[in-house]
Amino acid sequence: MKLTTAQFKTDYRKLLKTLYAEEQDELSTSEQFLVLGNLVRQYLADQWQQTTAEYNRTQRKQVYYFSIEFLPGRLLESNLLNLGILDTVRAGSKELGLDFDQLVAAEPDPGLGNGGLGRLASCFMDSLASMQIAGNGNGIRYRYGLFKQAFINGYQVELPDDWLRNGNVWEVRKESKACTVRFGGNVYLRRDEASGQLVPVYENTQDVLAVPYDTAMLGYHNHVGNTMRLWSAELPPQADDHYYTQADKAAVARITEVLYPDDSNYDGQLLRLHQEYFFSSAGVQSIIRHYRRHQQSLVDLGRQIAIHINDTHPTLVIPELMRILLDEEHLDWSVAWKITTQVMSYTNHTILQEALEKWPQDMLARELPRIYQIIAEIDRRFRVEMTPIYGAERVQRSAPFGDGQVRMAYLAVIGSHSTNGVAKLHTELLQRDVLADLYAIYPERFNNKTNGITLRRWVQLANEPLSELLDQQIGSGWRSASSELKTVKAYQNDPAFLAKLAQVKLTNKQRLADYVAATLQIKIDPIALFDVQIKRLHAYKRQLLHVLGIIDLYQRIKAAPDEHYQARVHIFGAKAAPSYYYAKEIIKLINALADLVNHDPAMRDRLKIVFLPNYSVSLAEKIIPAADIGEQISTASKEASGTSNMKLMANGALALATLDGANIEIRDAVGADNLFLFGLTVDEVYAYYAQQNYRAQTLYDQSPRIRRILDALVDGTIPGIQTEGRDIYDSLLRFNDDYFVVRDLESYLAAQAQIDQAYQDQNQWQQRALENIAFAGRFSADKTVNRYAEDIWHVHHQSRPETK
Ligand code: NBG
Repeated sequence: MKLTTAQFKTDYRKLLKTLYAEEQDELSTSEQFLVLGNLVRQYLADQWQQTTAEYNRTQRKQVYYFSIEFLPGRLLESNLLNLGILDTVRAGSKELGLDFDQLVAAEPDPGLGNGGLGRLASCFMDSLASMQIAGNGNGIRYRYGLFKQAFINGYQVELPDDWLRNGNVWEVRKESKACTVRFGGNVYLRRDEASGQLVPVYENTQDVLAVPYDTAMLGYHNHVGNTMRLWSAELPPQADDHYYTQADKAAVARITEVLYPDDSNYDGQLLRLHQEYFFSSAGVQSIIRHYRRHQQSLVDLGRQIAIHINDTHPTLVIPELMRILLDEEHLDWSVAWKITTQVMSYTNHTILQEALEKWPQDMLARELPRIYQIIAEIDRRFRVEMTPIYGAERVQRSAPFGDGQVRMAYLAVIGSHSTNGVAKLHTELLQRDVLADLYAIYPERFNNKTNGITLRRWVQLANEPLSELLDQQIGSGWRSASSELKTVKAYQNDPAFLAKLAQVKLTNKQRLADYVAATLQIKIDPIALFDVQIKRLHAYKRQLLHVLGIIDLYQRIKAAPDEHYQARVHIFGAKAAPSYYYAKEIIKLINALADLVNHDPAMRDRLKIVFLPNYSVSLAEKIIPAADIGEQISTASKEASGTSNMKLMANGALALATLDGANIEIRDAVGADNLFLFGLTVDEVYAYYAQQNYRAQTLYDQSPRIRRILDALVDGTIPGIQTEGRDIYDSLLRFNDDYFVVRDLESYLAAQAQIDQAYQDQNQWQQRALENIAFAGRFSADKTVNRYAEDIWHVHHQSRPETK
């Protein structure tokens, strides 16, 4: 859009008066943010309204991305960037005497997701709009986001994230578009006398009103405003014959009160099931209602809409759509089923068994009786159709019902036309292992869609120094067509350019160092190597391996303090699920080790540990541009894809990585010389499983170095971890190290030694960083969503240079 600074200043002053009727300096920073946010809302209104109108007018096929998590990050800057008025507003704010950066920081960062899954959903929202795809988000408006993490005495404590306290400038409540979602009660089918059709009769249900809140998702410089719709649970309007109590109100509000703070550990609770059905049902109802307003026949539904199931949490959209088509639209089962499978597609995001959702059949039957009946019929028909072809055993292994449970991933595959994994290796493992039986039955449904990230947020906004350098060197075309990043390779042997690249990194490291000094009172030197691991705390991600590596370095410096060591700062960001005891013990270990190391004068600033609390999208934006090394060290096979690996790469960090998830594709893109690989391969891990011949204790007995490192957990070297140190030590030796930490330790240490060595040659290091940046376009979410659009959703999109 077009905007001058003068116009902006006038608009701002006027809105300030309308909203607060006060002088500017009477307002707090957060109030100033609200004025600016509301103004930007006004600026984007045209674009948003016109897109919606255009979609209604042209009846383009719509994609609905159902996800129980979204992590949009702060929207002020990204909306300004996408509108093309970031510089103008920044300059105008300065002239108004506002501290723009402070206003940006005053915006709450919505924690409506746990980690990669939710952030991926938001990167996709950004890319859908930027690629001019008619894509809508559908999720839950949690009253409280993921907990705020603080450390007390080194332990994680979880504080409520009251992100809506000052309201949310970006959302619009649309009460007129509310839907009713039914839970519990009894249901039976009765023949309607007039029409002769079977209709379900519900008794004693608990009805919940789902109220949508819409947020605009803007495209980059293209006048598109898509919608993310988040549902909030409320009591239905008071009926004459029924009064609600305060307790009723609280019970209903609970459904959308908190995000489940579990990353990939599945926690089978009733509330979670209610959440899942709540947003699935509300979403599908509103889609069909909207569709019905514009279309006569439902037979074309599959050509007009696509519903995407992001991990299994929204799988109940399948029986819910069937319910509407059967009970309300009175279609035959086979017609309804054909439409449903045409409409639905599913992405799997994990192979961890404990994260594959299963609901007890009796629980589902009680809580959602009609939905249960429909799933039972899906199960029955699947068995009838497949048993003659595939045999009873395979069908028993892969049907929706099994062991008294509803297996949601299986239901998702059976009720959709496409199932994808999120990296090549992950898709292979789905086919070979986790979903092998269903792959045998429906091979044509399986495909891979490697994850991607939006470079708009992760480079343009997060790393302005780098963005400006790229503009100077290769022009600004990369901002809309990420494949142009490749052209920067031409400067690989240009020492002046490499020096500038090094300077950019140093600037970012200084900025992070200032932040660390201000928030944690820890002094770190930007000249040191910044080694970063940021992700959920989980045993399979192996923060422990990283910690053991630090213990090794600490011990080496202690033993030979006068040797030369590459100065290092190890930076962590990680939340643990509140009930994940082991993960919380690792947090305590890291903090205790940080305490020891950071205060030991013998380290002489050659080793520092910084564990930044409350890892979030906005914190990631500060850390990633400052990283020299990004650790992606999961046990091979366990990390479905990873996306911080892509963000770090795009910011010129080199990966220290196992051959897992998308790391493999990053290696293929940049070449093995431009990252540091170590550790077991998937085949080696699977061979250990098959032969059951892994013994961590043997490795401990054989290697003095491993012994010295592990002993530090229990011999008092690290004060304050009596219980934690022992538990962790036991998990490795007594319980035989589920994630092969000990097995990969020496290989990890060797890779770290290579890194120290490589870092000495700064010219070559920058060449490698450059290579990473140059190939980051391959992991642009714009490309990823284009592949979804073409192969899975079959929707039209505006072809931009990006797609080529
Ligand atoms: C996560 C995987 C990551 C992956 C993201 C996004 C879940 C269930 N899965 O490896 O662990 O990058 O999904 O696909 O959160």
